[in-house]
Amino acid sequence: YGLSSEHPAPRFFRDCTEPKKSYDAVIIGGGGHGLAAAYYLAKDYGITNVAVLEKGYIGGGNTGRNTTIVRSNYLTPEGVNFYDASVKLYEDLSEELDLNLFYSTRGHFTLAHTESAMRTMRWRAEVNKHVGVESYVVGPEEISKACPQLDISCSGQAPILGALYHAPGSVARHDAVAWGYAKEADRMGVEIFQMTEVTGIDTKGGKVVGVNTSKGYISTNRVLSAVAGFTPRITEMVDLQTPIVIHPLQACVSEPMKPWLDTILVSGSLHVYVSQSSRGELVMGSSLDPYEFHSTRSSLDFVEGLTTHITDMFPFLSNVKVVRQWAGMADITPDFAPIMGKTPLEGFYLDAGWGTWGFKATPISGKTMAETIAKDMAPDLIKSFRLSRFEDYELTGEKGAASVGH
Ligand code: FAD
Ligand code: PYC
Repeated sequence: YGLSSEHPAPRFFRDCTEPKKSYDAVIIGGGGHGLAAAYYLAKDYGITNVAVLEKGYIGGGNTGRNTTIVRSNYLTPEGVNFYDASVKLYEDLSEELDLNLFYSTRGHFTLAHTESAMRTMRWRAEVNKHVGVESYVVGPEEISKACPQLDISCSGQAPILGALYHAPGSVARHDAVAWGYAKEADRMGVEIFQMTEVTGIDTKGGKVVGVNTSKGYISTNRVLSAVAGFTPRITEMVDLQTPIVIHPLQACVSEPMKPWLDTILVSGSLHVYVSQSSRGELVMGSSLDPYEFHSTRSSLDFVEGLTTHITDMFPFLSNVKVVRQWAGMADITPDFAPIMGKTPLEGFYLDAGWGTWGFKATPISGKTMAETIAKDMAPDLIKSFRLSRFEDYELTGEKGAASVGH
């Protein structure tokens, strides 16, 4: 592995260009999820003859477009347990991947402006406490203490009645997560191919036998699709139906400022979430765009609506500039929970339905999908996310905990 003077060890990962004829497993998608699955396949199961195929550059999908909020204050016990396992992996991940992920625990407030929102906060707090996750309801005084700059009346538009406070709420450096997993997976022998698109999936007798790619045919009997907003294009290749629809989710950042916002704030009613990044920018987003659209175009409408509400909360920001805006393609499910595990096609595994909530799940989804592929059986932690739940009408309703308005 690149230790001669002619081929020194790469700083991050090798520049793989020509795939081999065959691999033990092929992962479609070099986002955080695909790369994490490759890493845990190698680390936990010694399966290293693996190719990760990425049609663009690693982390260039939703992994590099998200607002990096990590939390486990969900609504269902299944969701809370799953995301809590991810938070625990994140806490040691910089050390494990030997890369500074700028993982920063800030505390997360979900603001409630109505009595019905307060009811949902109490409900989530009770489920969280029951599972052992630190979340509780606080009043306006505690919110003001944590964030004195916030106008509790929101310029008189929507006075804040209280919030769900979640102590482990964190932010991290998103592309570092992808690069860290890539670096360590590569070190163990996984091959990562950028600018390599999967164009078809070859099956025989109800089993996967290979993939067609822009760099030729690769035979394999295990394929993981981890392509977020591109999921319908991959599932079409194998005639698999899912209830996923694609909606754009937009975000933006302000010019950098000295640190002043210590916490992460979310307001469902004002359709705003905001935190301050390690380089001083306010990282902000709002609701999903209300139409299905397979595009990463961002709009003036978004930034106007968002900044109106941000200045309701923080009138002093009215002269601060927005310097960048963008969109990602969110793969939304009817119950706002992911779709993970085996599928009716033998050897075809799905890691999808990550919508607006999947960055926080990157470590645990990688770990549990690696286990699913290695053992051809999904672990208990992800059983409630199985695709067949939609046929059985056993949904895992997380809409009330999704953070982003819908
Ligand atoms: P991606 O990072 O999208 O990776 C999939 C990759 O597959 C892409 O790089 C793509 O190029 C590649 N691909 C697609 N088709 C093919 C093909 N045919 N062949 C080869 N490669 C292919 N989640 C949170 O938890 N917290 C947040 O604060 C948060 N904020 C968000 C804000 C925005 C604006 C957006 C858009 C999303 C947000 N999310 C958030 C959701 C989160 O970003 C995603 O759920 C998560 O990043 C999905 O990761 P992934 O690795 O599955 O997908
Ligand atoms: O899941 O916490 C979240 C989130 C915030 C913004 C987008 N998703």
